[in-house]
Amino acid sequence: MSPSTDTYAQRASTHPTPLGRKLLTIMSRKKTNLCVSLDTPSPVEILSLLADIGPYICLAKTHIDAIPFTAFSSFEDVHQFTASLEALAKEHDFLLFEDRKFADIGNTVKAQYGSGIYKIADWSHITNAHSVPGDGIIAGLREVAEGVEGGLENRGLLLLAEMSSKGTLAKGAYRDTTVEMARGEKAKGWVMGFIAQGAVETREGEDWIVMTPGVNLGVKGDALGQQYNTPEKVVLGGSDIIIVGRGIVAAADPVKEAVRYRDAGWKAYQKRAGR
Ligand code: 6AU
Repeated sequence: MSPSTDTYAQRASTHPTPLGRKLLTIMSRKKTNLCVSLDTPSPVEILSLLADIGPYICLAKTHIDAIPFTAFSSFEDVHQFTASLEALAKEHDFLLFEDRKFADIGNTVKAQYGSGIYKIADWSHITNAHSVPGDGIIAGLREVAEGVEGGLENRGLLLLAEMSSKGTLAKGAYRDTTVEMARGEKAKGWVMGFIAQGAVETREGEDWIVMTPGVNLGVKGDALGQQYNTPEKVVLGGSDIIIVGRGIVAAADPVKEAVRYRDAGWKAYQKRAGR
């Protein structure tokens, strides 16, 4: 599985999903392949971080269900928060990715994605799902995405093909079967790529956007099984977007670190594309 040497700009004009084209266009225009993972409990801090880091990222990833309920005094506050995320995304030209990791039958994920307290489908451009239930999960989520404003022009799905954590089952044959699942009819124009550690099998006419978590320039892992690689290693291995959480949000100077990861990710991409 060899990494693509095409530029983001080339891929932006040919990518098989509308949201993939949008994302690759942003990456090429802003010269960044950095996704920041906003894993911090305070919504105020998330918004203020994004206001500062926005110019350096193509994507902002959230775990909205990890924000303590005490941070919101009403459902209206939740909606205010997601509206602020959308406003910042517009202002600084990046997309939103709610890292929900759906993992149930199609009928259940449909309700989880479209309703519930967070109404993820209303505001997040991208979300992700495990392949473990089979392809009904792709079809169920698609039904919801087709029903929101702009439909699949504005929504995209990633499947988790590989995970970064120690002992994961998501690797090897599991990864390959997940890629096969993304070739199904219900995935067309909807599944834009994968969460994976490097290049995945890509056939004629396919173009998967690979996003890679487990990226850190300072440490090799954490106490709970996370494993880190450098931006250079993952991008040269076929990753299109580096996902960085604590490396940026837990740093003393998050803006400085965002610039450092942006530069490292972009340099590695230029090397891969031979530019
Ligand atoms: O850089 P970190 O370790 O602070 O944060 C990594 C982020 C976390 C994880 O929930 C997420 O990336 N993640 C994922 C995703 C994005 O789906 C998959 C995975 O295999 N490993 C991983 O860390 O928000």
